[in-house]
Amino acid sequence: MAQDLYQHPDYYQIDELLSDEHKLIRDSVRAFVKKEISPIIEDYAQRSAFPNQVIKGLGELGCFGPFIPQEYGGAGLDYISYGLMMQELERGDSGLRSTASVQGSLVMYPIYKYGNEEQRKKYLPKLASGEWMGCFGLTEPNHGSNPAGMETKFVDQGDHVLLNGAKMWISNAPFAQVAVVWAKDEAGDIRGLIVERGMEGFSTPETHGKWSLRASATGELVFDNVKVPKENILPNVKGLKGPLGCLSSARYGIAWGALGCAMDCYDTALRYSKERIQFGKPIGAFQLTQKKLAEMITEITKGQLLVWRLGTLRNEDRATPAQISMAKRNSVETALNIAREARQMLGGMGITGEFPIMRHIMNLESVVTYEGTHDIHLLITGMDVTGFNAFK
Ligand code: TGC
Ligand code: FAD
Repeated sequence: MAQDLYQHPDYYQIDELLSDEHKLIRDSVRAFVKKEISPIIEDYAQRSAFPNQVIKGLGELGCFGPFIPQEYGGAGLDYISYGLMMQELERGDSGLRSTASVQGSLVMYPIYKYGNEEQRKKYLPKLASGEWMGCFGLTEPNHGSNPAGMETKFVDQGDHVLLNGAKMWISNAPFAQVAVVWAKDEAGDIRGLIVERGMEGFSTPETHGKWSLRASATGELVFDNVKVPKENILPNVKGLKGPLGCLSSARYGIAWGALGCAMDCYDTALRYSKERIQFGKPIGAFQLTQKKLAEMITEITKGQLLVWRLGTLRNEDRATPAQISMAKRNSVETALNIAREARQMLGGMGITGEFPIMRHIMNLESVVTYEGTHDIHLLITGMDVTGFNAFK
């Protein structure tokens, strides 16, 4: 990729809504992305490889579970800080944000929220530092949008349970040491289990051939009579609200993250439009180009205000799952539209790895699907405003 010249768009002085600590955190992650991610990410994406070497730095910056209290190794930060971190990481690459949001929201969050003290102490500090990486198994071959129908199940065997089933499309699965897995007990209740690499009968085959999120590792989780000790069951939650609560945290992060992609594409297209000369003048001087850029910055600004407000509500524990769905859906749609327009503005150069736009577009095709598809989030909003449930 060409040199990272990113300049953050802030058309409405939204920086004034942030504390000095927020800005410091944001600027540290931004500097890390410029120094450690931008120079290598295109190569890793082209080779479809995960850059393992960035894990330590992400842990040191507090990007893994920043909202987890310090006594468990987290950074003890608020949700605006978490959002800003995800924004900056996804500005670099959605796959990196994925890795961080799975680790923080989908692995550390359930252990903190639904686990007991022993589980918190055993797992959280190692996950916060990146010494251990985790993954989250909810989706199955026959149950994606409708996880309530999951078939993975376990039976009681005295001091342990026997787990059988399979999960697919699992981010970080190929290298994760621990998996938070959602499965049904004999009564048909959904429970969370912590499954560790090395348990007999547990395997994590990698998913190959993705055109999207190529710098993020994806795989399956296969459970063939896996003996899971009973102390690995998360004691404090039962039912689908367990995994859906984790998704609320992760979707919140994506709402900020996808805007990072949008900002990177806008910034790239703006710079290019000032430099690229056609018909004797910069393409930015043409009205059609200006229309595109004006609409991009308008949508980015609306999105920034929306996620900032959502963050303040989440800090007060008042953000509803439906509000989070709206923000996730809006940010990803904004990012996809901007990325597609920006790519066209770069002409032929837009399809190359010299610029980040094509990689962002391809990544966003996963982001618009995972953590609830675009239409599922629309139906959640529809249900919230009408009171009618279109899923049942
Ligand atoms: P429903 O009956 O509506 O709800 C069951 C229970 O859950 C509660 N609930 C929530 N709680 C917390 N947060 C949320 N977002 C919640 N949504 C619902 C609800 O109140 C109820 O509680 P209770 O006490 O009454 O039991 O459930 P449903 O079966 O009708 O499903 C509703 C639907 C379709 C919205 C839900 O299944 C859904 O969101 N489906 C989408 C599935 C999904 O998002 N999968 C994501 C997999 S993980 C992933 O993609 C990670 S990508 C990671 C990366 O790389 O970044
Ligand atoms: P389906 O549910 O089969 O949906 C297919 C289509 O039908 C979609 O367009 C959907 O919107 C539509 N549809 C479904 N139901 C309805 C309805 N009621 N009304 C209208 N339309 C509907 N999962 C995990 O558990 N952990 C992970 O770490 C993880 N990481 C992922 C990483 C990647 C790269 C990808 C691509 C996926 C990942 N997922 C993960 C899975 C992801 O959450 C699912 O792909 C997603 O929830 C959709 O499920 P599905 O693919 O089975 O699609």
